[in-house]
This record gives sequence, C-alpha cells and structure tokens, in this order.
Amino acid sequence: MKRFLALLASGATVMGLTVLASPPAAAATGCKVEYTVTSQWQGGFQGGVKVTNLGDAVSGWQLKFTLPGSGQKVVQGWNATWSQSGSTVTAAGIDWNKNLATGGTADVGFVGSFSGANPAPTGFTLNGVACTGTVGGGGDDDDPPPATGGGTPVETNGQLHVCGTNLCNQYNRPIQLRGMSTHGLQWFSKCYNNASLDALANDWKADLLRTAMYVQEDGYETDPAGFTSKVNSLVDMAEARGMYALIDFHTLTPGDPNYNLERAKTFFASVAARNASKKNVIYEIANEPNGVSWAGIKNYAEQVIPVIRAADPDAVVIVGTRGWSSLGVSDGSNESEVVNSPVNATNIMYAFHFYAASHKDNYRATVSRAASKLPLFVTEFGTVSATGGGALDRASTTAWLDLLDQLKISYANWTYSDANESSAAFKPGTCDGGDYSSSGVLTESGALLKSRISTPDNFPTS
Ligand code: IDC
Repeated sequence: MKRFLALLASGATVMGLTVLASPPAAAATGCKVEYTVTSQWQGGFQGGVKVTNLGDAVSGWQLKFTLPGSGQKVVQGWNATWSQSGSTVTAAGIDWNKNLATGGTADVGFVGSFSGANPAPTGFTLNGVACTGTVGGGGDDDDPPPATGGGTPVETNGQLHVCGTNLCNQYNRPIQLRGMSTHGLQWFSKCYNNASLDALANDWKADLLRTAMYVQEDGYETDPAGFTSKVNSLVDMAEARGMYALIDFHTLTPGDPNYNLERAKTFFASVAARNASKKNVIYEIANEPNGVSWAGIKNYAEQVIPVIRAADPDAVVIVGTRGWSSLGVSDGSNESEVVNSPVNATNIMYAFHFYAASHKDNYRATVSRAASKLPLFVTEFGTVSATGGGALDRASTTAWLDLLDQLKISYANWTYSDANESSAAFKPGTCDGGDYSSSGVLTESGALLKSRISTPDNFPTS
C-alpha cells in the first residue's frame, strides 16, 4: 500500500504544489487529512481519504479537494455523496457519518481514472476551512498501538464474550474478527486441508474460519455423524493455527429454523460438549431464517441456546435474523422487532448478512443504527450479488467493510473455496492443486478480501 500523508504542518505546500493560506499556527481549528492509494491499475486507481475534524463539532460536512492531474476523475465513490466540477471534487457526509465531533474522523473512498500521471490530491478543505492540522506527533498517530507479543488471534484474545454491543476479548476490550467462510462442506471439503488453512492463517492473517455446514441439500440430515466430525476436525485445524472457528448450522431451505429444531438440538449438544474446553469456538445456530417471523426465530433460539449452554456455558452464540439475516430489512421490517423483543439469553449476538451488489445504503443505514442497540456479527457477506454470482461491486464492498471496521463488527466472507462463482476467493480448479498462496490463484473477490483481512489487527492486550 502506498501511503501519502497530506499533512500541512506549516500550511505552505503539499506534494510540491502551493496551497491555501494557513490559519494562525496556534489555532487548533480545521482538519487533518490522510490520503491513501490502496491500489492502482492501468488508467485507474482506488483512493481513500481519512479526514479528522480538529475544529468544533459539525453536523454535516463537505470535504473539497483538487485533483491536479489532467484527466483525473472520480468515477464512483462511497461513504459520502460525491461530485466533481472541473478539477474540484466535493464529498459530502451522509446519514451515518455526517456528524463529526472534535477529533472525529470520517473515512471516504473512491475509484478514480487518470491519464498520464496520477498525482495526489491537493487543497483539502472541510466546510471551507483548510486542512492544515496535525494530530499528536505525526505519522499514523491515531492508530492504536500494535499488539505486543505477536501471538495468534486466539492466543491474544482468549475466550471471547459479549460486552455491551461489542464482541470483547479476555481483557474486556472490543475487538473485530475478520475471516472467511467455507462453502458448503458437502461440496467443497477438498478445499479445507493443511495447505489451505495455513494460507488462511499465515498469508491472509485471518482471525476466523466459518464452517458452513448445510443441513439440507445433501448436508447434515443425510449423515449427522459424518458432518459433525467434519466440523469438529475443522475446529481443531483452526485451533492449531490460532484462529477462531464459527460453527454455522447452515439452514437455508426451508427457511424456518424450527423445521430443523430437533436436528439442531442433537448437533449442538454434540459439538458443544466436544468443544467446551476450547477457547476458539463460536456457535451460529441458524444461517438465514426466511419466510418466518421474528417470533418463530426467537422461539427456536430459546430452545437451542440452553442446549449449548448446558454443555459449553461460556461460548458466544449468534442468532440469525429475519429476511435471510437482514435484521428483517429484506422482509420490509427492521431491527426494531429484535430490539423490542430480544432473545432471552445472555452472551449472544445477532447475525447480519449482506451481498454488496444487492444490499446498499438502506441496509448500511440499518446496520449503523442497529449497532448501538444490538451486538451484531456479519457471519456471512459477499462482494457480489445475493445469488453468489455477478460482478464484484468494489465500491459497495469497500463502503461496507469501512463501516464494519469503524463499528468493530466482525465478519466472514462467502467463500473460501474454488466454486465456479464470483463470490469464491479462488479460481476454479485451485483446490485440486496444492497452491493456495500465490496471487494467481485468487479471483478478484479473493484478492480484495485478502488485502482487507491481512492488514494488522492491533488487538488490545490490556
Ligand atoms: C449459495 C452458493 C451456491 C449454492 C446456493 C444454494 O454460493 O453455490 O448453489 O447457495 O445452496 C446466502 C446463503 C448461501 C448462498 C449465498 C449465495 O447463506 O448459502 O450460497 N447466499 O447465494 N445468502 C445470501 C447469499
């Protein structure tokens, strides 16, 4: 990653271009910006701007800057409303990030085109005030200090629990886990072996493996003992590499989880007893309830959770939500049905799923609103459409992942597999060979997810 710091300590020049009259050096007003080129290709690039408000709190902001290169244009942007007039670009805060406290930050991004050179933007202003500020000692000053000890995610965080609306580690501090979901274990078992999990832990630096155990579609119901043992062995393989394992009871069709209530009780009694002493296990009791009311889901949860607790009292349990785990939005409802009638259990979280090309601003608005009321975990999402195929939506995916990072919401991406569909991280045929590490085996979605997941976690250690 190439990082340019557009810090105007003196208000004089940046990137070799003359800019802006600076405010008096003593005044702690204005803003600071940090500009990053996350990737660049022939004629195009992805840029990110992190703006910190150093002045009074604002409700509503406009960030303006100049793209000085000839032919530099914003093609699409996210986390703001974008417009461009000549070389002047304007990004205006949207619903969920428009309020900026003093010291508050907003992360916005865009895909740009260019011809010839691709110089960094200049002349940043926030609500008309030049961004000439610095914070602290400069550099990446506001990033949390890196975790000490270099332990694995499980060594560093230990047994997890829910605190407030967050997932918290053994130091009672909020953390975000970032990882991948398997595809259906009945179809893609060949993709989960020592080499592929080494790549996930070491190259991707993932914190989490979700094991998607379908119940129907030739899944668990056809061979309960066989699928239970497959899941257990993946829990062990994740544990050996210091990753959390999210055990997903992948109900999908039929959508009412009560259809599988007895199977769920049998399955969870068994995996919870077998894995009770491990610190790396999280249980997800119903993938995507659909065609069923929240009351029906709640009823199911309140019967399955006690079965898990009886065997493994301290593990986090995640409950699917209405409308394919959309908190009800895909059924025309919203999070209030859960807020008003929460599952009667502690140490639980609620699942939210999205597919970036299908689920956009109204779903993001729901998550940003709901995150202050409910503990959320994105146990599954795709970079593509809800079919699992179609074009990757880079802008929407980036907006989503920036939002989840900001809210410290954990996520697992569909899928760590070589399925012949654009949501898969590997190209078809990859799992027939032994190479899961070179960039040539990754799809566009895999490359994007690997670049997001492999950045440092900075888990708090005290
Ligand atoms: C899809 C798979 C596809 C399979 C289909 C039906 O990618 O190969 O044929 O399921 O089993 C979900 C589900 C997840 C879906 C995925 C993409 O949880 O099982 O996988 N998706 O359609 N919810 C929204 C999208």
